[in-house]
Amino acid sequence: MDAFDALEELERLEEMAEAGTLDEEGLATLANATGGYSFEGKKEGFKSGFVTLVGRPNAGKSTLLNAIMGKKIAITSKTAQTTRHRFRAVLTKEDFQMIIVDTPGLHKPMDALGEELNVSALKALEDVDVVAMLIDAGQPIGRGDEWVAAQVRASKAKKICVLSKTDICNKEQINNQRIAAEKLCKWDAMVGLSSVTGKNVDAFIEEVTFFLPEGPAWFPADMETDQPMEVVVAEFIREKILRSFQDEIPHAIGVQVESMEYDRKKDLERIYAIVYVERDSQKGMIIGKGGQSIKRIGSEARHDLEQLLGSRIYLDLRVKVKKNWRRDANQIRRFGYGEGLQV
Ligand SMILES: Nc1nc2c(ncn2[C@@H]2O[C@H](COP(=O)(O)OP(=O)(O)OP(=O)(O)O)[C@@H](O)[C@H]2O)c(=O)[nH]1
Ligand SMILES: [Mg+2]
Repeated sequence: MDAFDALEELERLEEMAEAGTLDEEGLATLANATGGYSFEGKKEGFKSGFVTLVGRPNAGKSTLLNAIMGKKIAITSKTAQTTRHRFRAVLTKEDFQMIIVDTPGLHKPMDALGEELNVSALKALEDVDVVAMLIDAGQPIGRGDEWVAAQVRASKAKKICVLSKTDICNKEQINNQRIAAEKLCKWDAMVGLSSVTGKNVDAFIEEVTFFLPEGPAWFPADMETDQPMEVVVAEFIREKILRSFQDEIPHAIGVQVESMEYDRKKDLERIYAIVYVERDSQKGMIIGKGGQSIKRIGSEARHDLEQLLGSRIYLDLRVKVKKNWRRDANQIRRFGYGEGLQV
């Protein structure tokens, strides 16, 4: 059971307790589980709930998540299909707690990996309070957006249309996009924003909060993501590779952190990770002449990881070939992509 299944179970128990149908064992479970931060911490007027970010690949979902959090948690790049997990971040403020669900971009799948990513994104439309669909303000609305909008229309959640990347568009473009976007769905709100300059990011947070129901803080205030640290670290490494290479290589890469050990005396985190590729030629490119390329990737990743973990980092990166992993549903889940391995 992951943290979110546990949450559903708690909600069910709470409903039963309110209806007076919960037995003693159930009441004890509830008291035990909620003693820490959740129900006791409930304040009058406090709001909490989920907002899912959806849209075509590259629309700017993960960049918006980072802008909302005020720090980098999710990886971003110019390469479509950067995000491979349904990734949840938690923003806790004085009077609300917002759980932001980042998703892989919805697109026409080309392989098992693509299919898995779509399944994962679509699942994130179920049982949330708000769905925010991102549309690049400067790109013509195409069949991809229409297909995403059809999925959004089917959701029971409140619907916010986000016109993204307004910093690189003029007023006329933004207005035209607004008119075109209005035809896609009956939106409850529309916001034009830039995650790069930060313009209107607060306005977006306010819109979402407006639609959140009253409820307790479900998570500790200092919890920022539901992903294990190994997964966040592997993603930070994969981002550096995405940003260094173009075309086929980015999609052929999977990163797995084998181990992380913290040496308290030296304030040093030792990270051992493996970069998987599909072919020998790709392995050669990632390593580069005399190991130049892998060294650069390692040092860029180390820089970001030091910020993330707040300690010095020793990073051991190895490259291995795993043929055709993108067509192997089991291997995709072993990497934790899409829905990850169900245990
Ligand atoms: N100028 C500008 N660029 C942006 C903005 N938001 C995102 N970008 C850029 O757009 C590209 C894609 O951003 P991502 O956040 O990775 O997009 P995504 O929707 O998460 O993409 P997938 O994970 O592939 O579905 C990156 O190069 C970002 O730097 C913005 O507000 N302004
Ligand atoms: Mg993304």
